[in-house]
Formats: sequence, structure tokens, C-alpha cells
Amino acid sequence: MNKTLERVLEKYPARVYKNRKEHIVAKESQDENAIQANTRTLPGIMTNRGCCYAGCKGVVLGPLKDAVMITHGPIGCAYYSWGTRRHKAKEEEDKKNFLEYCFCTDMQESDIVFGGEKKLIQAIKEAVEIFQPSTVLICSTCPVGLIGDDINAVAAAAQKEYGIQVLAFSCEGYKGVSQSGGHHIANNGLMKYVIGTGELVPPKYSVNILGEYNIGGDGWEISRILKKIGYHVISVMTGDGSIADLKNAHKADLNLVQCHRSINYIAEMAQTKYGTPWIKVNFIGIESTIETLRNMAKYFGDEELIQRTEQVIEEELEQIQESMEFYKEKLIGKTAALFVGGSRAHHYQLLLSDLGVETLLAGYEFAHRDDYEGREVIPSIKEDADSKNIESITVEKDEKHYRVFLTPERYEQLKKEMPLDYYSGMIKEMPDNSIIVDDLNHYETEEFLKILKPDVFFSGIKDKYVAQKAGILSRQLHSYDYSGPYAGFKGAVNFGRDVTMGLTTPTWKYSTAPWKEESLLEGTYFGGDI
Ligand code: CFM
Ligand code: HCA
Repeated sequence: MNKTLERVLEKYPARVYKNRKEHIVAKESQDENAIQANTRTLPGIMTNRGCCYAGCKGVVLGPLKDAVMITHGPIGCAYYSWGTRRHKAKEEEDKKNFLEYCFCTDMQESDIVFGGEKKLIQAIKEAVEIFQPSTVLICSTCPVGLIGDDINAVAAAAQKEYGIQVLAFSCEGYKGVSQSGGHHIANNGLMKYVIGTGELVPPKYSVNILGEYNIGGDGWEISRILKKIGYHVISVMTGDGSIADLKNAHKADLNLVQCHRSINYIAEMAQTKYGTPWIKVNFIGIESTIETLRNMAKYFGDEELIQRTEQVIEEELEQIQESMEFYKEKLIGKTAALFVGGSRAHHYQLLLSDLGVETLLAGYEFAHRDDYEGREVIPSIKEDADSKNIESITVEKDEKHYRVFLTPERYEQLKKEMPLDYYSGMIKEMPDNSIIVDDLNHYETEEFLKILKPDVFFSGIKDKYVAQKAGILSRQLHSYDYSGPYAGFKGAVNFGRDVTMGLTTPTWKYSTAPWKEESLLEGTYFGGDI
């Protein structure tokens, strides 16, 4: 076994060793890259994962600005999933934006004992009377599932009473493995009850962006580029998105999948139901953005669009070249470790490589094996741990809306030329000897940082300060530490600037990494005995 892995794993008791060994690999060759993923966290391990409710309410439904979203549960859950994720949204003329509000039934002990349905009925009434929304979404947290409040029945009754759409999502935090179970519950609901109900007549080159949540304004930068080329973005799922736009998502000519983890099955369902093909895109990184734009133009196969794409690429590059070169000069040769949700740990490696930064370690919190190893492993995944208590829906061809976009021959041809209906996963693109860790925990974070000594650690709020206090720059790839956008051309410059500023700040003079101090190296402060 790779020496670094052995050093980290050897301190574990036998049972933990056996489990974690499957989740941590050092890439050895192009063929051997199997990893264990999407399994429940070992009790007692300090994981960074979030819960099912976070994935449903916080991640997928949260950004939908024209719906009143009521958390049925204690206020802490509602507060945690409100505002912290930085999915930005703009108010549109004559349309409502409820993103600034935190709606919650504020369950108390007595509601847990005697039932919370009455409170939910009252909350919907108040929200409807005060805000007059066209849609109300209800998301339940752990106690609701435990006491058995029937949120579906409450939603159905409210829908009848107020004549608006009221949807219930049973996304209790304990369901599934982590956030990804919640994505599934949210997406299933949107597929069943929202997508496909609109009657838009789509303009030329209409696309949806799936799995783009407009963190720090990423979606705005992506849409800016696409509009400049001549695309029409029907809906974004779900950054700065709306129920109104989602209704027309079935009218697109192509679905673009940015975060495959949170939404790949919706792209598949849209293809089965409406005939809309999908490609994997990546707007993080200059090279990847260019490749994505070229793939899109090739998909449509229109000479004018292809030329316009090249013209926009050239214009955009011209604007950022000088800055990118400046930051690359400062960053070249630096090393990084990345640990983020279910797709960014891969996407950001490409932007880092544009800036000359090498990735030593990367991991996902809750990705599935296909996110690591590529879509081809899906048939060999024996059991999806989410499937125990999370509904998996199937769809059929919608005779009214189904459209054929590509002839079978063209489809097969394009499949050879671009990631049509495919993503290759993170590991294949990483160099040999890179370390890949699933569900990295706090102990492993400390140990790997001590051994690998990356210049920068990209993670989230929970693990940020472990690195920072040890004298390593830490940048948050979830929230961008209140900066952004990082996507597309202009975003790449923001990212280069932020990382350069972080590395060159004089702060580091005042903080010494423990391994640089002999006495601490022997001590217990950093990665002490477990
Ligand atoms: Fe997709 Fe996301 Fe991510 Fe994700 Fe998330 Fe997020 Fe993330 Mo935080 S949907 S998997 S559940 S890209 S909230 S916008 S940053 S962990 S890597
Ligand atoms: C979540 C949301 C989160 C948390 C970020 C973090 C986000 O999982 O509930 O831990 O820093 O992106 O806001 O992933």
C-alpha cells in the first residue's frame, strides 16, 4: 500500500481500518481506480457531511425564488439552511422573490408530543395570506418523520383550499446517506409535478442548465457567456431559478449538466420522457469552459453558431489573458488538496491546473462511485444505500411533448466526440500517485495535511479552520468565502486573485505550521493519538 495511506490508516482500530481502507485510494494506474462511496458514515467519525434535508431544502429547492418554502421542524434546521449557501437570486419585474425569508413552523416539544400538523396548516395559511405565492413547498426535518405528521395530506388539502400548488417533500435529515438523498427527493418532486407543465414556444438554441446553483453568482457568469453566443437559457436548475421557468424545461433542445452528482438522473429522465439529449459540461476553468462551449456548438452543428462561439472565446480570452498570466506566475508550482461535496473537488482541479497548481489529494463528501470512476460503473453498483428509504422514480415517453433532436447515427457519432450522456468521473483525470478520499474526516484531514503539506486546502466551513490554524491557506469551495463568481472566464480571474491574495498575505508569518516546529511534531496537537 502507498506509504502515505498506510501512515494515516495504521492508527485506526481494526474495524475502522477495514472500512476506511476501501474509501481511500492512491491512484496507481489508469485501470485500477475502484473506490467505495455513498455508504453510511461510521458512527463516531467526525464527518463533514450534511443531511438529507440540507440536500433537499438547502441545495435543490432552496434557490427557487418564486416559491414560499416552509420548513416543518425546529427553527435550527430552517435557520441553518437559510442564506448560508450563497445561492444568489435577482428579483424579476412583476415576479416574486422569497429568498430573503425563512419560513418555519418552529416545532416545540409539545408539537413533537401532540403532533405538528395543526401548526403546519396555520403556517401555510399565514404565508398564503401575507405573501400570496403561486407555489408553496413544504420540507420536513427529522422529528416530523419520527412522529408521523402527514405533510402530504396537509399539502393536498391546502392546494385545494387556496387553489395554488402546494408540494410536500419528506426529506427528514436522517434519510439516505447524506445530502445526495435530499437532492433525489427534491428532484423527483420537481420532475413529477413541475417540469412539463408549461407551454413556452422556445426560441432557437434553447438549453437548460442542470445542477448549477448560482453560488457567488456563477450561474450569472455562465448565462452571460451563453447569451452572448446566442443561446436561450429556458431554466436553471436551480440557481436564480423559478418554478415558472422549470415548468418549461421540457422545451429545451439540450440539457447541460454541470453538477452531475445532484441531478444526473433528471437529465436521464428528461431524455426518456421528452427526448432531450444531455451533455456533461464544466464551466469551472478556462480550458473546460472552452471545451464545453465548443461541444455545445458542435451539438447544434450550425456553422454560424460555431463561428460565433469561436469569436466569443477569443474576445473573452483577450479580456482575461493578462490577469490570468499574472496570477499563474504567482501560483505556478503550488500544490493543493480539495475536499468538497459531490462534484467541485473534480471541477476545481481543472481551474487549478489552468493556474499551474497541482492537486495532491481530492475527495468528495457524498459522491457516488460514478462521480469518482465514471458512468460506466453504474451497472456494477450493487446497492444504492439511498434506495432503502428514498423513492426512485421512473418515467415514460410523453407522447405530447417528446421530440427527436438527433438521428441515431448523429447521436452515435457525437457520443464519440463529446461527453453526450456521459461523465468520466474524477479519478481518470488525476495523475498517478494522487490520493483520493471519500468522506474525509477530521482526523484524516489533519494527518494528510501534515504529510502532504499542500500550499492550499479547499474545503468547507467545518474543516476550514483546522488547516488555517495549522498555517495552511484554506479557501472555501462551497461559499467561496463570500467572494465569486468563480465560473467561466471572468470567474477564473476572481479565483486566481483570491488564491494569490491568500497565499501572499503576510498573515502566514505570524502562524507556524506544527510540522515546522520540532517540539510539536512529536506532540499530540496535530493528529494526535485516536
Ligand atoms: Fe453539486 Fe453543489 Fe457540489 Fe452539491 Fe453541496 Fe454546493 Fe457542494 Mo456545498 S449541489 S454536489 S450538495 S456542486 S451545497 S452548490 S458546494 S456540498 S460540491
Ligand atoms: C450543506 C450546504 C453546504 C455547506 C458548506 C460547508 C454549502 O451541505 O448543507 O460545509 O461549508 O455549500 O453551503 O454544502
